[in-house]
Amino acid sequence: MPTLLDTIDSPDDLKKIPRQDLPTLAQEIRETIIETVSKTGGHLSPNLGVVELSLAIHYAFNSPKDKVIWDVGHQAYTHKLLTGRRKNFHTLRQFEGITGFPKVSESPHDAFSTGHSGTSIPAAVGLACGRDMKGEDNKVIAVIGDGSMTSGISFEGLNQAGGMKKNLLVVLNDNEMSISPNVGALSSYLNKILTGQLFNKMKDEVDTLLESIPGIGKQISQFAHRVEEQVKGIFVPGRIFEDLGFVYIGPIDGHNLEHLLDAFENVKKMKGPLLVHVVTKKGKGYQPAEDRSHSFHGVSPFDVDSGNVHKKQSAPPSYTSIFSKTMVELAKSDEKIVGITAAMADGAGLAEFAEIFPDRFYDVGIAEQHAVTFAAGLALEGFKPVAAIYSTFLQRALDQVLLDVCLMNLPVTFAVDRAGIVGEDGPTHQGVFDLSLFRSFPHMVMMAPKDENEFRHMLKTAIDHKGPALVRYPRGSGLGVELDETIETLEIGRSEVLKEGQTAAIFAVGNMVAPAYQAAEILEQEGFDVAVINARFVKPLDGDAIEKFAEATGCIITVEENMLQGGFGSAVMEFLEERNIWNVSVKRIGIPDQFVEHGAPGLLRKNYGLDAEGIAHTVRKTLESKSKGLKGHLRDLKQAVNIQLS
Ligand SMILES: Cc1ncc(C[n+]2csc(CCOP(=O)(O)OP(=O)(O)O)c2C)c(N)n1
Repeated sequence: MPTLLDTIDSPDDLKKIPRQDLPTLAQEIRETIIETVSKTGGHLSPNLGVVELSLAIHYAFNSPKDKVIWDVGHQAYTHKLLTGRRKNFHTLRQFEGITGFPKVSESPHDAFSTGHSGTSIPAAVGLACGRDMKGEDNKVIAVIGDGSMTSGISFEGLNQAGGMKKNLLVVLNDNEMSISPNVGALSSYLNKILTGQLFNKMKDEVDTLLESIPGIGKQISQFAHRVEEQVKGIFVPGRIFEDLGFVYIGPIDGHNLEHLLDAFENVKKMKGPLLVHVVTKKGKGYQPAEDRSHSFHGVSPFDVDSGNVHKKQSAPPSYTSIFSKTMVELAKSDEKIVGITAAMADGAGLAEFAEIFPDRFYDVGIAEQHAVTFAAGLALEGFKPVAAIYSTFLQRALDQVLLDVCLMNLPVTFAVDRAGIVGEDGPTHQGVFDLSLFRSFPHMVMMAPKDENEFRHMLKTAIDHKGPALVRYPRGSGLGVELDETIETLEIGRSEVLKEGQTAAIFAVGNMVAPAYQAAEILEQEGFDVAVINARFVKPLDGDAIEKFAEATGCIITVEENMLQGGFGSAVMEFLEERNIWNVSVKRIGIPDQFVEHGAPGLLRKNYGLDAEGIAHTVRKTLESKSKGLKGHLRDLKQAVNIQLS
């Protein structure tokens, strides 16, 4: 027998389902999401928390005419199931399957492509202003979590919308969690609304005020107590939003469909900036995810019955875990080291540091720009801040890195995790821009380790460096190499020759060193004698090594898991031009001028020629075209000589 979900290919189909059957549909959706994510991996607990909320939004509003923007977009699975992607839902996050985030090119119901926190309100304000300029009358709805609400641009959006009195709806999905428990003053404020403390506090304050009025104050206060319910109406719980120009409605139980639908039906008739505060539970309806919502925030394939993640066959430790361990080791002997995260203590490997050194750890919320300038302040006070931020999220803080850190040449370390191809989360999360973005910043030192052992030395090198330094390292496991007992500083700007060779020289960066080495081995079988150099530093470059191998081989190949434009290969070409070294062929391997879509990292690397076979192939082709070029030159020379002689 078909389920209710089987009958839904659009929000219009959803509206045919009687209101009383919606809880059954919610249950079916939960089961589908759990079943699918257990196979594909994905964002489970954020999605289970918003099943009823998504149903109510699509029941009450009219997508795609009404525009719904999902902040971050990691909670849009129900939305996808209701908007024509049910049949392909099993391909979630797989290469060429449906994406894990809203994407305008995937569906007209995805009003905005998201992936990073805090964009929903600014985008909604833009859509609302555009609508008004065109004289249209659709609704614009931004759905944002309490974690993402802490990001600066959310407030920039509220500020504009409230000031302009724009017609738009913000749905604040409050589960008191970011990935880890939410932090900061806004979070405490929301928590006080939920526990009623805010009402009590405001009531006490007003009581004191009234009682202080000479003569009649006491009587007014007693009267107010008798009509407490009315008084409650005066003490608006979402005062902070009201003061910013929004009408606040809530808090509403986000799992009670009747309440949600009533609220949205009412809100539809209202004008101006509105904020509906909805309270949900992350992981709702699946006990392991309710109990450990942070572990199920983004989860690998798992067993549905036990909730246990499928173990990979004994993989070496991840770069993140090596970072975590090394930070603790280094911080034990250097009390100036401070750890900073922007709401990613677990993901970025600072949870253990936070436990051992609570006084030297700061979680600033989803606020990368603030994190960087905050680090600059700490550095000016003589500390050695280490900001552990994923490559993709550090993009947010370009100006802060440039002007608040590099300009003052401050000793801030950027531990740039998830650099390179990240995989299934797709273009919003691939960390393939950092080398290009930060390479042009004066004073910045940039490095990438070939393995986890070198990573430890690089982290110390960065922390001990007297100016800004960035270490970028990939998602996932290291190579399983032995770790040196003592952690040393490396000579800045010095590369490492791993294999000598006469035919060509491959300069590889970070995680591309291992496949470059394998490529050289493949080529050796075919009679090519190829050198392999671990670049170690992208800035400053090891100019001596580049010059030496350019002269010795006449053929340099660069490999990086980064955009080709402005990356390491570009740096090498600039260097050759600066030194007037012309007699060398250069081929760059990296990501061409396009966004890297979602898919398994191994597959994506293969597609971009960033595996051993791909690198070997490019080296062969480069040598072939070089020798064709040389033959051409020889032929031209011969002809010129013949002409001279005749
Ligand atoms: C700029 C940016 N920094 C960090 C992240 C990583 N991140 C993804 S979801 C998330 C927590 C979001 O919390 P909230 O908005 O409350 O949504 P919930 O997961 O609780 O539903 C974080 C920090 C991000 N997506 N964007």
